[in-house]
Amino acid sequence: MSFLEYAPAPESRAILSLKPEYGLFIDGDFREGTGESFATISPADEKHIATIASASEADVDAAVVAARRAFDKTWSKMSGRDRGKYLFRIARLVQERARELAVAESLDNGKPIKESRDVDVPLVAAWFFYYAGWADKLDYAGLGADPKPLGVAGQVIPWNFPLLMLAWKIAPALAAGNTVVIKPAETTPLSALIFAEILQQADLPPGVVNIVTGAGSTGAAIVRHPDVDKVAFTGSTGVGREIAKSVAGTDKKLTLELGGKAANIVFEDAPIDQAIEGIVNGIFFNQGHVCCAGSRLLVQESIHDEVVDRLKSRLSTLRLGDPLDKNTDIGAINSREQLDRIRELSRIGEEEGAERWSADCVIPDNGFWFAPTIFTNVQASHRIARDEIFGPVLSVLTFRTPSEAIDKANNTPYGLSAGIWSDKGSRILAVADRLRAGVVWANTFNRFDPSSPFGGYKESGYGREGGRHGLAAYLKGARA
Ligand code: TAP
Repeated sequence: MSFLEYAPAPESRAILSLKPEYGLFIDGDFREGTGESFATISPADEKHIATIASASEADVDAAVVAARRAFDKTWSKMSGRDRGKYLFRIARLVQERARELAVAESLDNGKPIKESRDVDVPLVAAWFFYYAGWADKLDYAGLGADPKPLGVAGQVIPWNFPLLMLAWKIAPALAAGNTVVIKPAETTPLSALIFAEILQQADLPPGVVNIVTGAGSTGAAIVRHPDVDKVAFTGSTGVGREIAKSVAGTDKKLTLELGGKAANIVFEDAPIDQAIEGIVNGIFFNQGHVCCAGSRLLVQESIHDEVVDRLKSRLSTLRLGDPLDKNTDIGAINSREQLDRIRELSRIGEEEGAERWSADCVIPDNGFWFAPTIFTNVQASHRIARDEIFGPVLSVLTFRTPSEAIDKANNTPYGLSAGIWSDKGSRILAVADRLRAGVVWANTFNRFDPSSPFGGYKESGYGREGGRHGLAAYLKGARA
């Protein structure tokens, strides 16, 4: 099957040449999987992209054996300076192949190409550059004298930022001297497999990174493998709980990056044009498939009507459609399963009495699509105010006083992120101080930087990724 069928944008066509089938990347080479292979499809039109190998328990074992050997014989013996050189090389190769990676990501995930091109892929390179810089400076990270790697890291990642989540996991692990077995999500394996080619181009020693594709059972096999020293998981809170149980009673280290239901709090003195853009970016970026999405808008009562009217006008200008078209603002929902979940929660929202408004978009005939949607008259007890929808759906609640805003913002089992919009610095600092959220943005939203630690409170998980703190998760006895 040719890629040409999928790429309407002429410049995209020449960039990506896909193989019809992809194997598992173990010990530096691609090999067949012994599990039943599966298809990865484009969520924009449901067309087959490629056939992907599935890793059985035996394949996972082979990957862990390769990672252990590479750890013992090569990677843990190498100087930090040399490890850093590999990471710099990987970062540069990501930049060189940036357009190809962006097209693959948008094709497989459904996200708009302008996001994969301008956000995902540049951040992937930035993450490798950043941790490359740390590799020979671990002694100065303030994480203890003579820090030592843990060994083999088993990593399981979700589908919403396939390549970026891979970078968040692999870059600090390698910088700290660990080797890796990683599983991408079943619906988005493509960019990870192109990344495996980049590792070959970079001459990374065999076994240092092993990429095993497959379903949840492949992830579970990694997590319970007795020779894995560290488990790093990003995904849903439900699966995170299962993983925590599976790891309990072993001496594996665990970090969990789980779900969220962030409050984006807009005070009446906020710079309103900027806030409207921030609210839109907060929830409609990446179709709302963002763990830290500003999915609950808490708006001060006095400006509620103005904000909602302006949001509706702004959303009416967004273009929904082909992810590979650079004018697209809203791409496809990643899978039918996710679309069903978004539809179901939206139906429940209406049933519970919230008022639904959806942008009047033309929805393509094939593929998985959901128009940007706002719910007003939302009560804190509604499911759409409590459950993570993970889609382009904003629930609007109101507040009168800062204390009420803080109480409502914290009234969630999650605690990953929050946003505050106000003209007063003192108010921003006072409110931020009382929010139980790992990241609090002020007069902006969804900003990421490799030097900035990211992670949650409560059911959003534990441990931090990014920055100096992200290294601690991969070093013996280190506390950030
Ligand atoms: P999950 O269904 O939890 O899947 C995440 C990964 O775990 C996938 O690779 C999945 O494989 C695998 N998996 C499934 N069952 C498993 C098991 N029993 N043992 C080990 N691995 C298993 O999440 P998702 O739907 O892909 O992602 C959405 C969730 O991720 C949202 O809740 C979102 O908030 C969260 N998320 C959090 C963050 C941070 S940084 N906190 C960032 C991004 C996303 P399959 O793909 O084959 O099912």
